[in-house]
Amino acid sequence: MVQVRDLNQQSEGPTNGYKHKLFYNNMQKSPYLQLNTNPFLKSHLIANYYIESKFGLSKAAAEVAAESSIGTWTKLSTLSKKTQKKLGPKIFKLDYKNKVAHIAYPLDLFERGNITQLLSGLAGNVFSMKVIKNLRLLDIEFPQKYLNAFSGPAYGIEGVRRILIIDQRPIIGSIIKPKLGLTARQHAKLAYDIWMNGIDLVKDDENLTNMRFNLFRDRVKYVLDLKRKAETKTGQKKMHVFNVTGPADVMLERAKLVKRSGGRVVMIDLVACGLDNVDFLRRQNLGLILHGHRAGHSMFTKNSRHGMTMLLLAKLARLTGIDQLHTGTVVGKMEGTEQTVKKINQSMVEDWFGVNNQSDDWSDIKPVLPIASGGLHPGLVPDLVKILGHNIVINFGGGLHGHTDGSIAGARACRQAVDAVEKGIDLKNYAKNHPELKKALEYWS
Ligand code: CAP
Ligand code: MG
Repeated sequence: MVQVRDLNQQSEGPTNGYKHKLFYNNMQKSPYLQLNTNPFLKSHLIANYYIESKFGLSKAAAEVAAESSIGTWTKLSTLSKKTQKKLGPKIFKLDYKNKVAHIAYPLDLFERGNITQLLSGLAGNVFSMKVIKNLRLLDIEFPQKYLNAFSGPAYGIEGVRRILIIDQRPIIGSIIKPKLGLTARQHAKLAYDIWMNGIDLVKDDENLTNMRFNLFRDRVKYVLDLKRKAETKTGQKKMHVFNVTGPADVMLERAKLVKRSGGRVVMIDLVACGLDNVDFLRRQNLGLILHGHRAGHSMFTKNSRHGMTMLLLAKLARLTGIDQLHTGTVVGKMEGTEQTVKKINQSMVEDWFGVNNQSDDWSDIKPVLPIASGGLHPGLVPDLVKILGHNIVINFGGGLHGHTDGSIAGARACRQAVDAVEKGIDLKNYAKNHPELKKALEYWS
């Protein structure tokens, strides 16, 4: 008989037979358990963790609080009572029903402007501890002094819309497909063709950088030449998003090349590159729009009981300076429920967060433009806009270049779908006089 493994057991404690005991085996012994105390908002960062452990929420939270800050698995002769009092975290609320611990960490535990150090503590060793079965960092609330160390987006929603001169309607984007395989000239020609047929923004895909068959330098030159031509011919502003993902020095060099050549937008794969590299690029103040691609985020956001939320990743991307960010579609090919995506998009424009019934003031940090991307085609536009609203980029890849009559027809069909929705006309009706849309609806019905 085939043995069926219980997947739930996989992350339960030690898998190698070596168990580890709780350090704070009696809740009274943890100096960090300070229930019902004031969350000290101005002087503390507050993290909310979902915790599963066979030892129960309070004991497990004590271990998480210690390991993520100043503690370890045993008593330390080097840790004075004074330091413990000054820098020790405080578990001020335990929500047993939802298995959530609310922990306040003194601001001095964190280096201002160092997002990597923040993650090394709050999203670090704690995820490996044998005494924890599942752990999810749900959200972090930041005091003003911590927020002030970051610049946030240089442009944000308003800036992007101002450059494109598009006030209200969704911005229509397209990812050049195939992801890899076209030459720089083919890529540029395709961008031109779809700009000429209703598309506002064209972008590199996440794994397209400097390829032997499509050199970054060539792509920048050919694309921007044709962008200028498309702008002159259409009288409209167009954007191209160049993917500069790579080592920091290379990324910077490529971003500078885009800037020198007259480009306005660069993309960074922020999970692969790390948020610190986003911050690094932002601090260069190159006057470029930063487009955040989140490829790989599901490694730690997908399991609702473990990892970190996309909401928090999106907030950190906003803090470090991303202007426009992939946040999900609900209706397309990627995971993301309506509730989750809406909450993320809301957090991208929010000025005030009330994570722990306190308010986190983000009013100096510009709002981020959400990008809906992944598995979209013209037929999905009405539902997409109904769910997520008009203040988004709608990105079509396969749903444009997969049109049976080619990319030009695909671009027209995508534009027609957005136009119909903006005019409040049913797609099927609109398709009667718009053959490209009609074909798209038939093909992807
Ligand atoms: C979409 C896409 C985007 C994903 C990213 C892709 O192509 O180019 O990278 O949308 O996902 O490679 O899959 P299609 P998300 O339009 O052909 O699906 O926006 O959810 O981060
Ligand atoms: Mg892609």
